[in-house]
Amino acid sequence: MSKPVLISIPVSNLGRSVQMLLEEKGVDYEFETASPHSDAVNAVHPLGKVPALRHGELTLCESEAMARYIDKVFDGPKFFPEDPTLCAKVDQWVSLHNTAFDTSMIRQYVLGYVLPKMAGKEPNREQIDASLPIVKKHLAVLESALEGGFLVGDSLTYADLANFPTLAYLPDFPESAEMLKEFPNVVAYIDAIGARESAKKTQPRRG
Ligand SMILES: N[C@@H](CCC(=O)N[C@@H](CS)C(=O)NCC(=O)O)C(=O)O
Repeated sequence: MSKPVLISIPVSNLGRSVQMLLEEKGVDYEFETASPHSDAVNAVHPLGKVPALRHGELTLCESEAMARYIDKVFDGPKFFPEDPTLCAKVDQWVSLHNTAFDTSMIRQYVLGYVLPKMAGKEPNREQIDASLPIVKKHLAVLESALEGGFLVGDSLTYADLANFPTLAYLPDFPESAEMLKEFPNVVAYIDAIGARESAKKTQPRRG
């Protein structure tokens, strides 16, 4: 079977989750850089978003679908546990990330800085300010869940790989960097997962 090809951009938090999984499992893969709504992405993803995945005849969109497929098809440690209780908890944290934390932390807060900057404009203060209480509430949820160092059980799962790339952006922006001082478990988590080889290899360039 051919190598899987992950189509994304290095700054995509959702693409980084899937790429970290490939790294953690030791899969031989290719990374194809293609922006959202480019021809290469539109050919695979019906909404033109990244990440997208090609593996032989299979094309996939949605980061969690890719992660589940990769975890099943390739050898290496499992990141969706066999145990139904633990696996349900992984699903819970992936869903909380994809439906709430990603929205508040990335789409509303971080992109409130990044998208205007790319267009040579000032940060979108209204959007940033509106996101801050929600980001804080979401960090408080994670803070109490991270007493044990991982979101589920006592080892790395896809729950961590889904959430880490989003949290890793927060020290780089002023209000969230300040906010993190109240959330030591989250800071320790960002540092610990950030020290893994899979995080170092997928670290997007800053600036
Ligand atoms: N639910 C999708 C979300 C993908 C997504 O929103 N990707 C962002 C980049 S991180 C994107 O392509 N944004 C461009 C757009 O929404 O037009 C997934 O989990 O893969």
